[in-house]
Amino acid sequence: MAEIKREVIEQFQFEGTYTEGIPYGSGHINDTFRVTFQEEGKTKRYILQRMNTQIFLHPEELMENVEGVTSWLRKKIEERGGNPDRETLNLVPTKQGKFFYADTDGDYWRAYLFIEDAMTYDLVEKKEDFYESAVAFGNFQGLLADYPAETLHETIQDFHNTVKRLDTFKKAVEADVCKRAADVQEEIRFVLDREPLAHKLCDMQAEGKLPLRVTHNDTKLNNIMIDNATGKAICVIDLDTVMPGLAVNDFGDSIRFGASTGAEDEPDLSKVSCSMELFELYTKGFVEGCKGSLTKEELDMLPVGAMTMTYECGMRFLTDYLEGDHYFKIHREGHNLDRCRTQFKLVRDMEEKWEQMNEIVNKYR
Ligand code: NDG
Repeated sequence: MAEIKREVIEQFQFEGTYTEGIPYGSGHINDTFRVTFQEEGKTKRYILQRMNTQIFLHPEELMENVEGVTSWLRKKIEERGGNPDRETLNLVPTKQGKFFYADTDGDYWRAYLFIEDAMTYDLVEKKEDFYESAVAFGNFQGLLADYPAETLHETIQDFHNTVKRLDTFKKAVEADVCKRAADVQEEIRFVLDREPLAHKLCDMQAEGKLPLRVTHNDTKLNNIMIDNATGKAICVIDLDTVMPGLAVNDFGDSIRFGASTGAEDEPDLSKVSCSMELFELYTKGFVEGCKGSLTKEELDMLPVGAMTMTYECGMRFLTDYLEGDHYFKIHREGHNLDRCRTQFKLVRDMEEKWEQMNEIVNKYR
């Protein structure tokens, strides 16, 4: 984790005197801090982030996306009488009026208003929260339905191109730079046995059977802020991967993360399964939130989206494990392998519950 630099603090239009900066949240990609300022007895807080430029190779383009999407959302939220300071992320500009600052070491920083009296959750604590998050992600798609998607940059090329991910995985197995492949034969086999799944949605997209939409691409429960007082989902966060994509993948990633009965890195796999109750809640909320905008094919493919995203994510964790854990931040030995195993346990569980998943979708379409 990087340190906050004085130089950085001084660049942004923060109000008051800097008093504290602490690491914040549970993200795997950027370094996130909550910074506090005091002015005439009043406390103001902000989120300050050092962007991961190993992963996001074009931070200027990424910030153009974020600026474009957040100002669009602000306008839409104002129009419907909402509170744009709480219902979308708001960038804090630098004193030069830019939306990021490149420091003297070449690190890129950005800042947001801190949303007070709201939290994110890594695990579903109250079932309503999960339903709320579904409505929020559905809504997010709705608000951005007429956004000029072609103006968005692809912040990570082929982010949910599962076929390319599989390719990268195979290369990692072959190279085996850390000599770890021998110990994870079962997991490797699991991926290879399900090769057709990697192709399903990519093929449909190539054949024009699934439309390209503005998607969030990281629709985990913990990318939604829930208001402490009302329990309502107020704001979608982490807009780094907003780009054109498939709606079913946004749906799928939420199920992968939020409908699991265990944490993403739970070492005890007996605690991990895909809850049909949560799957149903999310399906209901998402379909409602999208307000009739999903096509027949998209509705048909919702369960496939769930299974594909879970499979892909497990494969990405395993790839990173094989390559020496350079992508996802790890906090213990074998962390990425634990994460991979939870994902594969979920895929297996979905395979068993396949019929039920399809029945649930049919109920809400
Ligand atoms: C990160 C990943 C996301 C993945 C998640 C797993 C990026 C930019 O970790 O894709 O599903 O917890 O790679 N984000 O948020």
